[in-house]
Amino acid sequence: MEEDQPRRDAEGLAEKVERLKRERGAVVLAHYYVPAETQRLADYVGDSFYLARLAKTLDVPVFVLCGVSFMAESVKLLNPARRVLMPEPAADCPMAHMVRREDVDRVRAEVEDLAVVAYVNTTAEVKRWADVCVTSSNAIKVVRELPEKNVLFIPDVNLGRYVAEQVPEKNVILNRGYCPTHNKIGVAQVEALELAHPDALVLAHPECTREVLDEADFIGSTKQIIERIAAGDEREFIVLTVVGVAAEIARRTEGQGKRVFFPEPAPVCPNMAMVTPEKLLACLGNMTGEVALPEDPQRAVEPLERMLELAGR
Ligand code: CIZ
Ligand code: SF4
Repeated sequence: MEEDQPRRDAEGLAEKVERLKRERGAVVLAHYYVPAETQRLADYVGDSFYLARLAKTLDVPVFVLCGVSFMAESVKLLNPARRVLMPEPAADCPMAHMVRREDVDRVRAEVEDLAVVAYVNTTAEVKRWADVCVTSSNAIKVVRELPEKNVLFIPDVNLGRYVAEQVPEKNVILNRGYCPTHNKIGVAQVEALELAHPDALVLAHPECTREVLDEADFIGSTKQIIERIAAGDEREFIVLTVVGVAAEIARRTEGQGKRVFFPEPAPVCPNMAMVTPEKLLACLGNMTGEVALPEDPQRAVEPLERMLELAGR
């Protein structure tokens, strides 16, 4: 009987979350990188841009965003009339801040025919310095479609370098930001996995270092990695991104007998890891962690809209 206690507690928590969602008129949105137990309580799970755009189509007064601040900010920017709550307001993405205004201003002053391209993993303030945003799913397409010859890519050096290699007709100037979690995945860990699973397909997120990307058979965003695994004939996969994606891969490949391997120790984003089921419950109960509309929201939305226009061409 004792052993069933954790399961009963989890069921009790899930029931409370469901009841509060109904009472508050709230929809829970979760990123693939938050813990699997939190994803299980969400109404929708996806990448940051999917969640922000999806919110526009849902007629509810409150969103609870299980993820990091730039994601909640994006939901708020695209849905300014709705309340957006974060179960853990301190969950922030360090890379979202890894660019200095003076560096952007200097390049703007020195380089003509320039577009400043900001990864969506940035604060609203950084988005206001940019001409266009990109996600890891559409960065190559959007940069290719730009009329400008020169591109300053902020903040991620790894995604920026990967895009530069794929779009050689552009002159891409890189910045020095990086994701501490993806940066920590080392070639030695990848080689150990390849030795243990020689037939496995290697899939990597473009936030990984160049040396790790060189090992990959497939490079893509979380969504692209998940879809490639779900659609593939292969039986084994080595996945080089945050281990949270395992939950969605398991949902999408149920019964197919596919095996997925992550580096050891498993890549965990410490900020995403803070978004626990208990904090989601408390957030819904107390309606805390509300995200304010960022300053000059129109200017921050412009690069997001420009991205949609270019990505849709
Ligand atoms: O944009 C996102 O959601 C992130 C952080 C990664 C990805 O590849 O989807
Ligand atoms: Fe930021 Fe990296 Fe965490 Fe994504 S995994 S939220 S880029 S720190």
